[in-house]
Amino acid sequence: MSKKQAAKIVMVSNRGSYNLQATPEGIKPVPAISGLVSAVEPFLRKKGGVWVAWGGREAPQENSQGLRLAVPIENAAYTFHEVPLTAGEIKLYYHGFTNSALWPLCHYFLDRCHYDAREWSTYARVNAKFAGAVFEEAAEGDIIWVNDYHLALVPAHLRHRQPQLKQFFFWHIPFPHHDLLATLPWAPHILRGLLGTDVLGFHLQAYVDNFLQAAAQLLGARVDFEENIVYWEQRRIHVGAWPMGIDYRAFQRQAVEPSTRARAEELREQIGVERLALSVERLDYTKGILERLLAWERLLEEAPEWRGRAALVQIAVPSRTAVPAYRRLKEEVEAAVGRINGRFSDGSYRPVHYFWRGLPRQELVAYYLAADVMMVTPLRDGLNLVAKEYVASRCDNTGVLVLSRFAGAAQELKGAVLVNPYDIDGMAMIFNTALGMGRAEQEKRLRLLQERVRRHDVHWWMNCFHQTMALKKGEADDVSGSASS
Ligand code: GDG
Repeated sequence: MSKKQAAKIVMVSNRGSYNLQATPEGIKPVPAISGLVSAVEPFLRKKGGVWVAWGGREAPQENSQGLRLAVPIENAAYTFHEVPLTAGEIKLYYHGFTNSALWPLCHYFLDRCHYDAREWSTYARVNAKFAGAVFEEAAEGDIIWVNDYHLALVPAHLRHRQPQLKQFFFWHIPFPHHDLLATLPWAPHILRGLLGTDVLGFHLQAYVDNFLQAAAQLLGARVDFEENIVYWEQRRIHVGAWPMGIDYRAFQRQAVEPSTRARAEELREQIGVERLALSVERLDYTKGILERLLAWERLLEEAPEWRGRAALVQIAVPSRTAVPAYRRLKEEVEAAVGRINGRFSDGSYRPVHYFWRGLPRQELVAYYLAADVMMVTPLRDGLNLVAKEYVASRCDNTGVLVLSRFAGAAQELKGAVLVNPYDIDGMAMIFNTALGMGRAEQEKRLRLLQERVRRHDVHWWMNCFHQTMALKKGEADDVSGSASS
């Protein structure tokens, strides 16, 4: 174990701040896009530390050595430590257990869950591998921050081998009710793995409650439901709800840039309709893309006055394309887009503009600016950052956020128009209302939304983490209290 002098943060996540790409000049780290990266990377750039993650490439064999790079290349600030995964591990751990068992289970899609013992054992082995990479980096006093359902067993590994390490774990997706979790043959292992941490964070109190109930019901752990504490192996594990924030000011800055505004104007001209609706997300069955398209089609059937006057831009970012369910969904979504455009296109008018690609950040913000209505209608979502980003980007104080009641963000975002994405007729009616909403009502709602998203931004979120870790240890240390500057 390498000993470092000052306490540092060791971030641990399946995908990290960079993807490693092979080029003729050698391996190149390419910056990755995710809410977690936007939240935490600026802190690592400022304070240093380590990010332990899979770099997204295939390792030739199981014992391949991972790269250890000083990043950013042009101005090294922290270390990226690659956890190499073989093709077999990627298949069984990543496409298999995490995305075909835990992901659908936590999003309440029991009929999509695939439980397989070989996938589970690979998941356990890969988690041990991640823990091994952390051991190589961690020194006494460091804070180890582990992220998400891919790595639920890492905390217990760390606890057993290095009990003095301070640990924080953040679970980014919903945590299901214990009745649902109990269908997973390895649920107790998942819970025991997580309970290796000192502090366990979720986006919502409802997820905290589900976790506490699961620990009590499936493990028989002693739980203080008032204080959100689990007593386990002579330790107190604090559980808390801290909904993630975004870098509000960064989105605002991007939105007021003349080049972003000009691009937004250009997009509106190109699409050429009075009212523009937008949806942006990974192409994932949890995001409710198909249901939304059906509701859009219903709107055009039932409210023909919108034909020729309103269009939906659907940006579907490619995701988990090796998982069959995701490939099938792509076909279904594209068939629906084709059918709706076939039915309602007229001259240069197209009711749905569909893109299967990710966009650069500035282009994304230009779309946020161009959109009169933002439709975020997942069937279930841990939180949803896109909804917050839209709100932050609306610098002219107009715009309507249509938000699924099953997105975690619906708990916070008073001012959004809530929908039930399973109710196609109801959703079509709400689209109609949103498209026709007057300016005064839009401004009133957006003010409420902006106030919330601005106050509970990413700096607030990072501070929650620092304060909780400091409280837990009864003292502030080197890395605490500095993220909000
Ligand atoms: C998981 C949970 C939870 C998307 N398309 C583009 C793009 N993005 C960026 C967005 C946003 C992030 O990706 C997506 O975050 P979400 O929260 O909306 O959704 P998930 O990817 O499912 O995230 C979710 C989150 O973790 C955080 O804990 O909220 O519930 O499922 O930041 O901006 N960025 C760019 N181009 C795109 O086309 N540049």
